Amino acid sequence: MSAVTEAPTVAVLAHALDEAQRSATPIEQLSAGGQLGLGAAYAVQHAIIARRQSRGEAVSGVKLGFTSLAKARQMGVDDIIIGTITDAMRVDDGGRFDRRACIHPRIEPEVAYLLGPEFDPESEIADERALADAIVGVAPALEIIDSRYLDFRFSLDDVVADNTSAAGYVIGPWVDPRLAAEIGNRGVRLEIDGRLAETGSTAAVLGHPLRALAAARRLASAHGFALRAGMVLLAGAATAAVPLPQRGFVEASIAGLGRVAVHVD
Ligand code: OOG
Repeated sequence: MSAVTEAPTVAVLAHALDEAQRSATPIEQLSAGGQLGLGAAYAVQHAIIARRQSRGEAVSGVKLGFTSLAKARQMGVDDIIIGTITDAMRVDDGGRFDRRACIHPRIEPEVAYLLGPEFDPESEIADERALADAIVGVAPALEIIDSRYLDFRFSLDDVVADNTSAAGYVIGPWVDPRLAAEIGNRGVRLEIDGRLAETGSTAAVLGHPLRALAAARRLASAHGFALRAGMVLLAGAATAAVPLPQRGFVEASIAGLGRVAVHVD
């Protein structure tokens, strides 16, 4: 009798990735068994989020990945992706992040937007300017990523299935959303215990981080994500990611926008 191997179901893959995250134990890349396909990869991500919701977590927003060349080059991928953030991933500005919950975490500086009611992909928004008017806040942010795959290596489908490596995020003070139009090319610094770890410009994010708004709406409607008022949108890292220290104080600053920090232990 010839053995017929069936492709693992979305539920099986979601279970494997969810358990990898919960136990902080890396797994082999899903693509090791053949390419998943982008549609199936997003289905796995949505199934992971459903599992987290069944444990009491609430979706707090979305994040974009690979919006900067620095990140796309670092990870060897070439397309923008969207992931989900939940309230359990949120750390207060200046708060503590428990590194032991992670496998091989990294941290990166970002711009965050707070979405208003008009931002919904279903609403008719004519142009980029109107989209900028549909945000109600902008802030500096830190994102902690932690691939659930061995050696932090993945294909685009793998990383989409793994909820774009989302592990934690910190939002600095929200400021007037009108400032968002003015921070198209502002210096970004990432410091660990006062030592400079990365520098860059907000322009690294799609030429201007405001472009993340249109990209998020496009990806959200293409892949079944809701964008509701009060949600956070992380625009994607402005620099390459750096390893999260075992312990220490990590701070990001964006000129003219503000600072955000986290204690790691
Ligand atoms: C995937 C997530 C990428 C970004 O800001 O570009 C990302 C990864 O690098 O593990 O969050």
